[in-house]
Amino acid sequence: MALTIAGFDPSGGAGVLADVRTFAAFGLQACAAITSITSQDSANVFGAVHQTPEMVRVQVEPLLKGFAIACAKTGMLPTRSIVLEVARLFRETDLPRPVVDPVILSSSGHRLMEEEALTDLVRELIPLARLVTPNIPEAETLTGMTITSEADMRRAAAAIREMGARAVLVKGGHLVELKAEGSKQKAESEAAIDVLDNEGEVTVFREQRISGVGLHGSGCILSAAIAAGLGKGMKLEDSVGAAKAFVLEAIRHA
Ligand code: PXL
Repeated sequence: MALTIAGFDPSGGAGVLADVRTFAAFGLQACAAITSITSQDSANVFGAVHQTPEMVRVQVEPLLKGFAIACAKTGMLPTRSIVLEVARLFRETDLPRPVVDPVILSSSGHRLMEEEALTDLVRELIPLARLVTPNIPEAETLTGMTITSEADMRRAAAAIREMGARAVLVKGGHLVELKAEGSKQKAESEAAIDVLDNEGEVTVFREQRISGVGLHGSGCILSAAIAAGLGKGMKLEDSVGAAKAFVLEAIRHA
């Protein structure tokens, strides 16, 4: 059984629906606890009603009693109190260390986590993570660094790992968009780079970049697919490779 603790996107593009679909595609039974009910379509977030930390806890507790949970991920954790409660759940139960997708903004720029919650995410949840999966803007927010190169991505991954996570995957999709603006760096704009720092061992994933719009929810799908690989007993590097291939297929079919 795979667990996601994340937000509800009624369009199904992101959040728990995307996670559950992804777990199922990897052959895992899925369960989910909802942190926020949002109103959105594929382009905009119109609003959200966040759950209470108690509501999140009571969704998870019966699952702990009823199922063997092989892997877990977290997505949208909108408030300080939910971040703290989720950290407590991972600290105080035998849930496996989660893949933490540090969702801060939606692709459309809507805030999905209150600013005050960031410190608690860094202090309480990241130290419990098997893997943290920031994109470039999220990695910049978490570290305070400016990231404009692969070397910067490696430094940011190491910095987030030093916050206590076992591993960090910095996703370079947003970096390449920046570089594509300068014609001198055109060659680089054709590759999308992701940097995985697994307990200090670095793997760089290079992929042909698919031009055009990104896929709403691709971050959710990627982190769920990595969690699924881990739940099936795959090595982290192999889980990330398989997850990237899965997301690429999803983008091609979008
Ligand atoms: O992709 C980030 C994300 C995560 N979780 C939920 C979302 C979104 C983006 O809109 O709605 C619930």
